[in-house]
Amino acid sequence: MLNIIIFGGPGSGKGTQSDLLKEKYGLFHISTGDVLREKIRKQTELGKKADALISKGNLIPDSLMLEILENVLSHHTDAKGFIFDGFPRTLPQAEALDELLQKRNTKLSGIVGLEVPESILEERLLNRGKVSGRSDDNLETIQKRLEVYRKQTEPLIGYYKQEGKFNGVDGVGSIEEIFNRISTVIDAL
Ligand code: B4P
Repeated sequence: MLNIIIFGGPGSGKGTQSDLLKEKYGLFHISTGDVLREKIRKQTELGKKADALISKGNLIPDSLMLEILENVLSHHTDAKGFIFDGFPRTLPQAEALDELLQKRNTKLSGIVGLEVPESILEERLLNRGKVSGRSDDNLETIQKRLEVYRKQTEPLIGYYKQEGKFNGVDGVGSIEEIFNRISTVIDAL
């Protein structure tokens, strides 16, 4: 079973590359951002709570995020493997993911970390904001998201390096070039 994490800062291209990878490798794509945005669209209780946090650039609490992830996984027991996009974002989420996969008698195959300078991340998200209508794609929230990434998510690189599972990939270039770089990493796993 191939289980991959696509890791990187906000706007690093996780969603963009996951869409291509799920086709190539026949994996089930879990984007926690997409799951949350769907709940916001439906205005569920959880969606309203998530909306308030996301529009300010904050993360959703780990316990809530884990409940959501477990639910998604339990509906896809027949998947050939998973692409985790935007998850984990904190150390407790990373530890919980290890346990969840262990319970399913499987494990992470590898982490692909998209490396993109902050100035480019900011530029991409501001551009997306012109058309996305996303409440978190404005300058103030983007800067907060970058700060949250630096403090809460980036330390996971050390966690996965220690496990020998982290593979950094240059995330600057055309979408196709980056896709080819990622594919080379995955093919070698
Ligand atoms: P996400 O949906 O994960 O959003 P993201 O980090 O902005 O997106 P991504 O990196 O996928 O960028 P994309 O490919 O779209 O999270 C949103 C929010 O949800 C978080 O801030 C948080 O509040 C909450 N959340 C999600 N998961 C959570 C968790 N596990 N725990 C707690 N909270 C959680 O690319 C961005 C833009 O760049 C696009 O416009 C794209 O077209 C462009 N682009 C992509 N590749 C490019 C390239 N090579 N060159 C030029 N432009 C490119």
